[in-house]
Amino acid sequence: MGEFDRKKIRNICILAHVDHGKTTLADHLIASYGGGVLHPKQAGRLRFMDYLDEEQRRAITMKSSSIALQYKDHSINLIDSPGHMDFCSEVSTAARLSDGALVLVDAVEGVHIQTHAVLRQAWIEKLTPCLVLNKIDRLICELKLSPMEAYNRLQRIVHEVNGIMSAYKSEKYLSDVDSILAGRSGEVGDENLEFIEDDEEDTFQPHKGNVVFVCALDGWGFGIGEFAGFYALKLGASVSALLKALWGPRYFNPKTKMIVGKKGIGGGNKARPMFVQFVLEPLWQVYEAALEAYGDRVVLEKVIKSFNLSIPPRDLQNKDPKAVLQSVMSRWLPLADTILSMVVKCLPDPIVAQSLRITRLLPKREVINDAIESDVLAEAELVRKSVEACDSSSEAPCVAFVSKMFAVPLKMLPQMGLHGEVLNNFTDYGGDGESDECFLAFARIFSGVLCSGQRVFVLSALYDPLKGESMQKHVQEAELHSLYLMMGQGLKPVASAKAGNVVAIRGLGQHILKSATLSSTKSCWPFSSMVFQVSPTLKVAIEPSDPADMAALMKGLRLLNHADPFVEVTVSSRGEHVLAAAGEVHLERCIKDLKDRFAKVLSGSSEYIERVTPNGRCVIRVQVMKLPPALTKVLDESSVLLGDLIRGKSGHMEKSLECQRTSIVEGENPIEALKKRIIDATESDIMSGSSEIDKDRSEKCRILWERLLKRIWVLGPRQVGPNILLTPNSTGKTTDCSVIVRGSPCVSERLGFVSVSSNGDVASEASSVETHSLYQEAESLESSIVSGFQLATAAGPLCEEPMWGLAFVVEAYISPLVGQSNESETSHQQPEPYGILTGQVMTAVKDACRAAVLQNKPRLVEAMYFCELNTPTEYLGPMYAVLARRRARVLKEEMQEGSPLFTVHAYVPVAESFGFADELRRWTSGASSALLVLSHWEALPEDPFFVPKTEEELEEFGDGSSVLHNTARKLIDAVRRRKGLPVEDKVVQHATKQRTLARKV
Ligand SMILES: Nc1nc2c(ncn2[C@@H]2O[C@H](COP(=O)(O)OP(=O)(O)OP(=O)(O)O)[C@@H](O)[C@H]2O)c(=O)[nH]1
Ligand SMILES: [Mg+2]
Repeated sequence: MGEFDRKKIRNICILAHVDHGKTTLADHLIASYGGGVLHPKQAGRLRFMDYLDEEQRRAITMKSSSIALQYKDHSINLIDSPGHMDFCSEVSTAARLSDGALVLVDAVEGVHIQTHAVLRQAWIEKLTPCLVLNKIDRLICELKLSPMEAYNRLQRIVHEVNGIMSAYKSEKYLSDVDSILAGRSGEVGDENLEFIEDDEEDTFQPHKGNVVFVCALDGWGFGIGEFAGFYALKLGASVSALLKALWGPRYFNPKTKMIVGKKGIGGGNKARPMFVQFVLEPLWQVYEAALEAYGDRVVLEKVIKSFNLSIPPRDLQNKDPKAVLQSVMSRWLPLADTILSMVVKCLPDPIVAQSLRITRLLPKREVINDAIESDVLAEAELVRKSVEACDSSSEAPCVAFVSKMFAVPLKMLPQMGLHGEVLNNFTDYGGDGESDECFLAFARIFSGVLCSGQRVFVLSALYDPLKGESMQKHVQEAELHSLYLMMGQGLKPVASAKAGNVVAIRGLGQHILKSATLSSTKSCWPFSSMVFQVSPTLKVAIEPSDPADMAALMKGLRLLNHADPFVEVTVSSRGEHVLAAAGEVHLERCIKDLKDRFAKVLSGSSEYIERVTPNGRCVIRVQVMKLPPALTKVLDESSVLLGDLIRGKSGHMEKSLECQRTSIVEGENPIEALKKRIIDATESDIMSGSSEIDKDRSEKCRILWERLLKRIWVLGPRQVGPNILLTPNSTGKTTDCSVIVRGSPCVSERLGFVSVSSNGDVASEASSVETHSLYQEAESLESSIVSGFQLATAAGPLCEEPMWGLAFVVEAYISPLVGQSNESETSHQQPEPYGILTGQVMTAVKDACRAAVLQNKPRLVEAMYFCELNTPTEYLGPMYAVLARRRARVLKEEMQEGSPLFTVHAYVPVAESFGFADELRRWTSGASSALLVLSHWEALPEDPFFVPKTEEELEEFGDGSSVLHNTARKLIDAVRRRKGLPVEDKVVQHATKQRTLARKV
């Protein structure tokens, strides 16, 4: 990188309103000049710079990222920025590091709110802007405008953008005049002059070459320069004359071959400006010729010939007219060349840019007492001069600005060093080695040379070199671990980088939170702070699903705060961790990052149901999850053994079991066998999904199951059912003075998943008498929780039938009696506190369990018969008809050899089996017979509460009147009716459809 002359460097960013095509444009620049990282065929579709999963999923850019391009002998650092309002902080960080900006405007949508915002950002940061009018194709294909209408529209947009710029200019002008009138003079004055003298010329003028018209999707674009060059030869005019004439009210008089004004042409309204006649019309012709069915290929040929294009015949033969069009257009008016030649021509190199931007970056400080520390002052002035000149000599002071920190997974870092040596990325000098994320600084070098391994001072925005010792906390010394050239997601290690370049620096993770100035000397002013146009206003409190994960969450929040320039993490007065983001999309991304990358604890299972007992002393939280079907099956099938095991608490049963447990030689130990079956069942659950998930996940699953199996408290309903109550996972220590009811893993002990231990006398840990009694109280509530769980699992929320295959975690927090000192009052309110509380807890647990099930989209589980049918061939039809009416699922059908009989295997729901054999006999004249055996329980996949909600569902089912018969709902209602439970039945479903029932008298 060092060999490039600074004059051959351009640092540019692409700015625009959301979806105006920044990333698509970047794709084409990368495909042409990105050193082969992107195939031209994929340009515009891949969205190379949107490498985060979330960006691809949502199809919007969420962060600014840089890529180094090689255009002819120029080195161009291109920064793509997001357009969404929520991420406008990323625009600020991109703008700070760039010297020029490509401001995109969608030709159809025109100037939008964010266009204003980015223009302002560019203006504040003193960037030189260029205007790119994108999506010209939409004017032709979507709006179907005529070239003249399109011209008017484009002209309006250019005018509007110029209007915005001139407003900023005059705003500045006025404030400068104000400050002069206010009598301020001296050194500030000469800066102002620069602006006061600034002419009122439009910023964007096509003939200056800083406006281009492009279609990023199809990969073409042009400035009027391209056409001026071409027509100069054809019309025999000078390029400069044509440049002036090709935009604005200039007309070509074919008779005199003169360029004339509106008056000179005559011909009334028919006259077209030269831009329309010479630029837009040929374009429109090509589009129409290519896209219209069996369009006129002659026009295409003409263009190909007159512009001397070499297009592979294969491309022209392509059946897809769009592909032909792209092929012709991208060769005729290649997008990347148009854009980058404009960049090189119109945007400043770092030397020019820094001299322009210095007043913004390092504003002159007014030093009141300059007698003191004059040498420091002189040196700081030297540093400023060196930044202004973009001095890249090795003696020059080294100054860089870090505009944001970003996290990359450690495994994404290059494994090879500069000379091919293997880097050990896991010993991170940056100090962030504790996680598998590594922090890089997104920085621009403004003066001197930065080398990896160099030691620099990190200056915070509050640093003042004149204040010496008192400023210690605002300055740190750090070692730069390595420097990288950014290639989108990729990083290319470099040994050193000179002034005027944009790099990523590793090793500053511990020293910089969001942004900072780096300098080789302490006698340097920090760069002025960046301006953010919104503030983080959307705030949410965050907590881990499991209180034990608090430490991990806090660490995650710290990392997130670091990695996102805009997020704010605070602790509220109530001790909640509050995350502030710019908007909803931003917040969602933050939470996702937190979940997947930084904390990994906010699992989706954080949705628990909370109930409080009526007296408010006990808070109950219930979480429910589905057990793997294999495990449920094992629990169901081993109910007898489990029953023996659980009930055999006393007497000889336990002894005999104990004997069995020790006599391993027997091999047929039923408990060991059961234990193995349970473990196998959980394993099969892990294995079933392992084809898609990586080893890491399945390992995690295994560990999770290992832990869960150690926490089985009881089974339910009636002690031996297929549902599990797990003991709470937390340690029992809570922030306030409440105490958690811990329970004990009785079943796990009996199954031998945990050794029988004293389980630590909790009460003895309690420090005071008061808490001691609270612990005792908590212990006494255990049985209420178990009873609540048993009740809940015995009668589920759908139709009061037993639940099937669920695991519950019930956390009950009991808090001390409030106002205990006031004995009389309390006892007055609760004459019998214990008796009532246990009952309250039981009901609350039951309610919470049922509510948790309802919230998690329950499904009905029904028993299935396995059915074997034998039917003569001629009755196959009627037999299938019977099976279909009974919701049967056919498994297999087979001809019995040597007989005219067919054997059919099917599953028939038990609920549908009444009268099944009868009906079968009737329909097949008694020729077929059926054998039914109870096989298994099966969940009905239908949602009993299905109501069309999404757009597609609404389209398919309308308002719900045409939803097909919901079997699950039907069954539930039938059972509820039988049990005398309330049924949500509407007598009139759709009033309009019942009209015919009205009696007309
Ligand atoms: N018709 C047409 N569509 C385009 C053109 N350029 C981009 N698009 C489409 O516009 C949409 C947005 O493009 P992006 O490049 O993701 O826009 P962006 O400006 O990067 O969006 P953000 O980064 O989210 O602000 C995509 O669906 C593109 O295919 C164009 O020239 N013509
Ligand atoms: Mg984008």
